[in-house]
Amino acid sequence: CPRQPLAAVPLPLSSGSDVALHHHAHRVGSNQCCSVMTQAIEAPVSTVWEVVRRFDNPQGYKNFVKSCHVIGGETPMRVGTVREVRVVSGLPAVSSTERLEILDDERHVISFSVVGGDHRLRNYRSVTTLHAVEGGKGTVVVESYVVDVPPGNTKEETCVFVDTIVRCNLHSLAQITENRTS
Ligand code: A9S
Repeated sequence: CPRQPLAAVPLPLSSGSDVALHHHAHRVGSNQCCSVMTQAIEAPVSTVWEVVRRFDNPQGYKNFVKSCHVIGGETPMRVGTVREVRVVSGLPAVSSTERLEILDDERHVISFSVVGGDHRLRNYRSVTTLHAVEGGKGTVVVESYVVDVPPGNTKEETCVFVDTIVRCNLHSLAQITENRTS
């Protein structure tokens, strides 16, 4: 995605990051748009991962999520687990049904796809990876997504809308984890 090339990641990442970064290479259809954003956080990867890996608790840092219900909630989270997310009012959405696609506790990769719900972001898929900052105590979060452009909208409009949500989520993640650390 040309909007923010990964070369623009602001900090030197520790070795081994390249494997996880490969997950951000999406296949993008002609009626889809994609983007990638980064967030530097002054907290260790372990602290950030604890929050990010909770597929069952996105409201732990996503302010637009009102509630989340995992289907078959007692079984452990694994690829294929589905959650039903309810959204706060004020957005052009009510609910979203999302499937866990990747949960890699070693490489710190999580990915989900949208498989249903009452909203306009068909075929949304995102990948979030965490990277230790070399020689420091910090983390760089890289989040990318691909999504269908809804009928009546342009790629640019779609990206602006989704980027705004992702940017809010990443800011909130930084705030929460930096407060835990200090
Ligand atoms: O939840 C995320 O990680 C990212 C996004 C962009 C989520 C978007 C959303 O859940 C709403 C916030 C409800 C906005 C979906 C799937 C559709 C929307 O319209």
